[in-house]
Amino acid sequence: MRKFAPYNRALRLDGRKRPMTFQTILFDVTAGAARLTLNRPDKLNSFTGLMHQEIRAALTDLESRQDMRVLLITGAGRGFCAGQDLADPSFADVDNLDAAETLERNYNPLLLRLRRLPMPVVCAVNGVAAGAGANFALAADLVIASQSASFMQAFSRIALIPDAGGTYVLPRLAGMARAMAWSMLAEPVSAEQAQATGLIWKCVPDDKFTAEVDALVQRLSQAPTRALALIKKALYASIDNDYPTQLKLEANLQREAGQSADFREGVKAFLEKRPARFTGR
Ligand code: T3D
Repeated sequence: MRKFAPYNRALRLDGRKRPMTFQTILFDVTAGAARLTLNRPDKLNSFTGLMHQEIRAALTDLESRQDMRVLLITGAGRGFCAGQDLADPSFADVDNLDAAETLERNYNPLLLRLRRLPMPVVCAVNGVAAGAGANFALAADLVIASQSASFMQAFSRIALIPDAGGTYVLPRLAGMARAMAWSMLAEPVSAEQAQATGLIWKCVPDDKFTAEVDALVQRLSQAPTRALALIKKALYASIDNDYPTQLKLEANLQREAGQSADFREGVKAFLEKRPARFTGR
């Protein structure tokens, strides 16, 4: 099983290097892999302003490293993430709240940043994922969930609409009929149902979840990362492109993939009948 070293690197903040400890997340790095764990288990890892700040700092650190090849996101304790912390001071004054403000400041930039990250982002959904927590999970490139996990578009229970990309991904992943019912009724969708309906990639029995997630991360940390980043770019673009535009994009991205060291290694290894040793370059 893969062991993650405790995060204790100095971060460059405000132009200076200083050690940083996180209060609401854990961030561990090993050769090739970073693991970000939402870490407010008593509150089902719901998002606070501080958690957003800490995630931003962790991603800045990740982006500054040349050797990172996969990001894993998961949750501590029995839940994955219950969405916005409804008791957070930034949310407390509902009479005067601009409900778009935290989306524009926190959630939307975070989701776009994950989309642009040039490596696979895996979300290991270890328990309930509700509200923006569900849609944060669905923003990952590969979503793997333990069998006892569930996904809930909790928003309408407090008279909001699905945000954090929910109205974009739900109809595209699972179809309009389900997107509409899940959003309006806010009922939990089991991990098994999520897999069956195409909402997520995979549902795994609870007792095999950790091992399977570790094996996936290990595999991706040795994959041809540049090619995976280009696959990510091509597939997301295909959602909105017409066919001729997508064919042109494929050709351009394939040109880029064909210039990588991993492409040369992949072909060489095939011809030499040995496993490829990809470096991610
Ligand atoms: O401005 C904006 O637009 C903001 C953006 C909003 C995006 C959103 O995410 S809105 C949706 C926010 N989320 C929710 O409405 C979900 C609220 N939580 C729940 O409905 C339930 O907790 C769950 C169905 C997710 C799980 O239920 P259960 O029974 O397993 O757990 P629990 O007992 O309800 O929760 C455990 C603890 O976590 C509990 O704390 P306590 O009483 O033991 O001290 C509970 O209050 C706390 N908790 C759970 N979710 C949140 C939360 N505390 C703050 N905010 C939460 N979202």
